[in-house]
Amino acid sequence: MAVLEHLTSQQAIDLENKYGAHNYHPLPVVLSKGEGVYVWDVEGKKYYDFLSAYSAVNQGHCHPKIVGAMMEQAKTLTLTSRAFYNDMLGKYEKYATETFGFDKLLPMNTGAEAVETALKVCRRWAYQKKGIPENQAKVIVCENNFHGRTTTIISFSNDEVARENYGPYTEGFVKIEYDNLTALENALKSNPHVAGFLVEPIQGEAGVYVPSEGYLKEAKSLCEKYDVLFIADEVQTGIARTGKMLAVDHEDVKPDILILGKALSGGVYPVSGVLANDDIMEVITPGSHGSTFGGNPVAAAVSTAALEVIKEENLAQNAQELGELFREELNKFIPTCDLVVKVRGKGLLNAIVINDTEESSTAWDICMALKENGLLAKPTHGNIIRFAPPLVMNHEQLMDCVSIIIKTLDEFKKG
Ligand code: IF1
Repeated sequence: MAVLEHLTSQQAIDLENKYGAHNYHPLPVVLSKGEGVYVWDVEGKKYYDFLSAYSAVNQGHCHPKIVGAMMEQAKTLTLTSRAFYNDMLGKYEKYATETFGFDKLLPMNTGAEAVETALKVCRRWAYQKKGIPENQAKVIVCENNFHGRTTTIISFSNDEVARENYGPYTEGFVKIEYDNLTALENALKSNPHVAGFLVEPIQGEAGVYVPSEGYLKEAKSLCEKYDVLFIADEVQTGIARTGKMLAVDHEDVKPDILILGKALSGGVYPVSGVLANDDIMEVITPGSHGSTFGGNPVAAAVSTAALEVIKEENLAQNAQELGELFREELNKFIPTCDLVVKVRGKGLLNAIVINDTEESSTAWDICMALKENGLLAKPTHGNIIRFAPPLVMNHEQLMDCVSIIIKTLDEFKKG
């Protein structure tokens, strides 16, 4: 079969099942085209994308400005490695550090790489600046976190499916309950060598858990009190997804270390990064960290365009307004539907909690029904369905999606 031969959905699925590792259980839809808020399957059926590749496609599928920047750079210079300078990286680093208000950017490729990088920077700062004894540094993390899938990151996960049989695990992490300031202060008091606190401003994978108002602000204050770095993982919540450029902006919190990924490139190319001020980032010296593709010219061009689109199209404000409308409409509907317990979220990062057990297939079945009705979404954990459309959605499209969701829930009868 020629690689470029047109496939039916089933043929594409069969090929993946036969030749691909089974590390995912995708919804049975085979996409072949994306544009803005829409995707099409190989049979030509059109869908609203309500997952946005887990918030990587905030700027909409195949945004012409971002794709154009990639094409222009891709035919000029794609990769030099960091063994040499290139004419794109410095400009991008200047633009990104000014956009987010930090002295320095350490460019990487995937979110997990950026999380790993942030942990290395934090530990090295702890030994070299805070004077924590070598190999004694602890990083506080939250129960039900999701920060990626490297061996170190799953070492501090409590998702057994993501971590079982991958030991031995990396040490140096203390787990506390999310959104619990007493637990944080107790951990800071009782662990002498804490280097940092790594936290998602909203826990995405756990089910779009928005912490109490003031949690992030107070957590940052506690970190300052105990001379511990506040590390914000905004891989999923960043880049305007929650109605501000960063989710921490809702509480005017300035992280010591900021982790970005996903929509940093608009979903066009793997781009991630870690930002910090000089007093922290200066612990990274030549040869102490790196990556073949980190900071490549295509990434620099793509990410610059992706950030410009966020600003030019005012996507944070749009996410704020459409998110409020989405929750308002669903909150009108929920009292009439015993299938849904609640809707929660911030900006256009939302989720509904289904009135069934985590083990039930109800959330999955609802997503299958939504797919039939032209909207793609996927459950996070068990009984929670995440709704995260591209931020370029307009009022009319959102209301159309609300009516599809309500129609589907109304028609749905538990199997
Ligand atoms: C999968 C989840 C979402 C992230 C945060 C770091 C990373 C992610 C807050 C790592 C990645 C992705 C990974 C993808 C599915 C998706 C996901 F379900 F896994 F948890 F979005 F919620 N920090 N999240 O959300 O970034 O290395 O993937 O670029 O692994 O199944 P990455």
